[in-house]
This record gives sequence, C-alpha cells and structure tokens, in this order.
Amino acid sequence: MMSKELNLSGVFKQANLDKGLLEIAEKVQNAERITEEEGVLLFEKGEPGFLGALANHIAGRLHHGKVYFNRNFHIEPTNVCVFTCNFCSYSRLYKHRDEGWELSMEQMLDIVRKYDGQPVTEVHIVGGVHPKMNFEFFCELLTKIKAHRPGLHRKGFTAVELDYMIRKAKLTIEEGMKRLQEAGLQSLPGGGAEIFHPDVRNEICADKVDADGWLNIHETAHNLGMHSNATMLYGHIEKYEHRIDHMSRLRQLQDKTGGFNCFIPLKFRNKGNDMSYIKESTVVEDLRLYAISRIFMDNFRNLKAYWPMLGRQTAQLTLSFGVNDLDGTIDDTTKIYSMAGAEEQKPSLSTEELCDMIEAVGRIPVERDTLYNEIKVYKAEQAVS
Ligand code: V47
Ligand code: SF4
Repeated sequence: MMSKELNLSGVFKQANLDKGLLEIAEKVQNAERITEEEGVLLFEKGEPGFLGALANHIAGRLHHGKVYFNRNFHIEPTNVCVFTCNFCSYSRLYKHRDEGWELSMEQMLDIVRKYDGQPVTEVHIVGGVHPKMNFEFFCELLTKIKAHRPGLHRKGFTAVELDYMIRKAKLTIEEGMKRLQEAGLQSLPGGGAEIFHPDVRNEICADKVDADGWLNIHETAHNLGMHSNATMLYGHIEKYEHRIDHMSRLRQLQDKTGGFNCFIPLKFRNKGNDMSYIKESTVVEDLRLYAISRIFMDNFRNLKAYWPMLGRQTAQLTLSFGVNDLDGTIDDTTKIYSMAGAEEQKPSLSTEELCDMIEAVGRIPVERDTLYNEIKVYKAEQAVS
C-alpha cells in the first residue's frame, strides 16, 4: 500500500503525463474532488498503472491496508418478475412461473434456521418482483426473521422491489419505508440502479423505477436512519459519460444524506439474456473502472467488488485498484450471477479462503458487520504498509 508521503504528482510529472491527468493526480494527492469532465478524461486516457496508483493511494488513506468482508447468506424469495430487463438471465414472467421458483414463508424461514448457531451476521433478501408476493407478506417475513434471530442484520429489497410493493399497497414511499422499518428492515442493498441516464435506461430496463424514483427511495431510507448500498451495471451499451453521470448522481445524494455504505460496480454478464450479443468487458477494463470509481466517488468510504460476479481472481486483482471490500461468504445462496454466466457457479467462500485471498496481496483481512463496524482483524502484522 502506498504511503501518504509519496508525492504522486511528482512521480507522474517525471513520466511526462498528459496535463489533464497530471492535474487529477495533484487533486488526488491533495484529497480534492475531481469534476465530471475529469472523470470522463480518466476513462478516455488513464492507463491501468496510473489509475491503480491513484486509487490505491486513496484506499490506503481511508483504510490503511484493511480489506473487509462479512459473513452473510442470501434469501431469494422468487425469480418470477413482472419486469423484463434485457440484461436479466434470472427472471421468469408470471406466465412461465413453473420454470422458476416461489418460496413460501416457511421455506424462507427454514433458510434462516439453517444458520442457527453459525456466526453469520447478515441476511440479504433480494429477488424478482412477483405480482402476488405483496407488501404485507414481506413485512411478516421481516418480523418473523427478527423474532427468530434479532441480532441478524436484515438487509433487503432493491428499490425496484420496494417501489412496486409500496405502490401496490397504496402507500407513499415514506409510509411504506417506515412500515418496513418497523417490521424489521435495517438497510437496503444497492440493486436496481443499473445506469440512471434515460438514454440507456430506456433501452435496457424501460419498465421499472426510473433514476429519480430509485434515488428517492434511498434518500427516504437515509432520512429514516437506514443505510444503503449503491450499484452500477457496467460493460454493455453505456458510454463513459453515462457512467460518470450515474456516479455523479450518487455522489450528490451522498453529499446530502451521507447514508450510503458502499458503491458496488456490477460487471454485465452476457449468458442467457437478451443482451447476449454484447461482448463482456475485459479484466483490464474492469480494473480501470474500479479505480476510476474509487477516484470519483470521494464521499463513499467503501468500494466493493462482488466476487461471485467478477470471479475470485479478478476480485482479488481489484484490491490493487481501490477496492476495500469483498462482500461476504455467501454460502452458495445466490443464483443471479451463475445464471448470467459468471465463473462462480456455486458461490461460497470460507472465511479462511477469503482471508487467504486478501493476505496474498498484502492486505489485512477484517470481518465487518453490515454497517462496517469491525468484528475481527486477522493477522494485521503481515500486511504491507
Ligand atoms: O440490479 C442482473 C444485476 C443486480 C445481471 O447491495 C446483473 O450488497 C450482471 O444489486 N450481469 C442485483 N449483473 C444484485 C445486487 C447486489 C449484489 C450483491 C451485493 C449487493 C449489495 C447488491 O444484479 C441487479 C442488476 O444490476 N444483474 N443481471 C447480469 N446479466
Ligand atoms: Fe426483474 Fe430484477 Fe431481473 Fe429486472 S433485473 S427482470 S427487475 S429480477
């Protein structure tokens, strides 16, 4: 990990760097925010080595070599969905529900009970938007999970699921979010954001909640004292400007509320969906994107690489490109990415495997809870400082 004292811009001056890039290096050195135009310039001209050095510098300043993970599992109530996002390999329309799954309350509670006595700290609930699984059903699920295991953090429902279930229950977003919080919801995952810009959103997922609706749900959650994550689905038809526009909208909301825990870029995977004709991004493009996210999103403390989607080797490489979080152990409880062609067909990592991945690149593995409170720091003395 690069130390604070290293004069980054000095190093790059000697390397005869583009003037605009040099100015960005100076800003990073001085912990200043970069503009949208500078963000686009990084995509156009930034080489992986340059971007990695800047992103590493920022991650080092924020986290001093620590890389976080948590012990979690997923509940995916259903893959039946009223929406038809073109990139989705996972969902089935209601009329084809015999090809999908619909878990009952008891089946979902059985998943929770399976972890009795195991040191998991979070359940992540996410799925399709089923026309018959309604608001009250999910309130009951949350209440029952809370009653069974009060200390298990309940992170649930993308803004897409929330928008649909709350509107269908004829509640305002604020009323709905309050009721879910009372039932036991504690934070929101970051899904459903995709790309906010309408030129892209209308092409890839026209029928679900738009950018303002997504941002409003997260803002409402933050105002109620809940935290949330934010994602960006990249590597399909979007241009550099759309990525920066997306990150900029998130950066603005974070300035206002401070309620986002982390930013998670999600790499588009092309198997079994209506966008299979698009080639997937290369590892170099992935690494550049993570680094630029770290540089641009200056008010997000945490940048997460979701290893089931990226694959564990690329996820490990992102740790040298600004990433400080590898999500969790997951225990083979998600199907979203394996159905879209990700390498990880049975996503599960033991704590030991996660620690080995982190230590192999000279970082300190730290188990965290959902809100990034540290639970256990592993073998700190071996980290590169
Ligand atoms: O919104 C769907 C993405 C998201 C594909 O908050 C795809 O901790 C790539 O948001 N290729 C849902 N991505 C999952 C999600 C998530 C995952 C892990 C952690 C957290 C968190 C949130 O999955 C969707 C969409 O952007 N997705 N299909 C695909 N073919
Ligand atoms: Fe439904 Fe989500 Fe798939 Fe879109 S991405 S079709 S909202 S499950």
